[in-house]
Amino acid sequence: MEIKGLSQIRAASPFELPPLPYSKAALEPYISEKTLSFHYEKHHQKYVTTANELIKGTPFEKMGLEQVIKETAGKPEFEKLFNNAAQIWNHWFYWNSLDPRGAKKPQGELMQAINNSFGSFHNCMNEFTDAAVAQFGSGYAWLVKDGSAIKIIKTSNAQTPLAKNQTALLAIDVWEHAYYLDYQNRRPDYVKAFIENMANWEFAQTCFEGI
Ligand code: MN3
Repeated sequence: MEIKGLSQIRAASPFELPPLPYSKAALEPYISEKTLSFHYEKHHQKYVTTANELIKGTPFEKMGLEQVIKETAGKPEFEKLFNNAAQIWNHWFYWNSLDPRGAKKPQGELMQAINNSFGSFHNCMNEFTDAAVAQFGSGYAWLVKDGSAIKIIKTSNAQTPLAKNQTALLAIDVWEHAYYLDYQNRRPDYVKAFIENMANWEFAQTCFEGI
């Protein structure tokens, strides 16, 4: 499948806000147009604007986004740039992890790899739910490929599997800005809607094969 925004994510700086893969009302009733508008136009845009300000006149200006993230990860002196650059990438990845046509199921080799690592798709989704609900404060839960294994990880704030040499397959943003207008404090309901109604397994399959 074609991945929306990949060319913006792979382009040299200045960074651009990658396009949403669907309209801002496309995920209703699970994510409202209001939530998606704020999340994309305000939050995601702000990370792009701030990252571009921070790289101006630095050696990072010559690098693509993914390289900037890898070069700044774990370095306290570049923490602000890392946070903003990683959030550009994380949000692009999250938008693509959502499918307005509704969640289906993984197929073929990805399903086989999930079964090998978790015993069943059901176990995998239970572990994903636990990670997303348990992440304390802001962050994400991810399905990743790590070597030949499929794993569930949770990350704080802007942390990203991209900086850990893991291949991201699916992400849920559990910062409150992602769900508070629609679910208030009911994060488990948002996570349930993600798994049952929105998870984009076609995108996960494409990432599994390599992009
Ligand atoms: Mn967010």
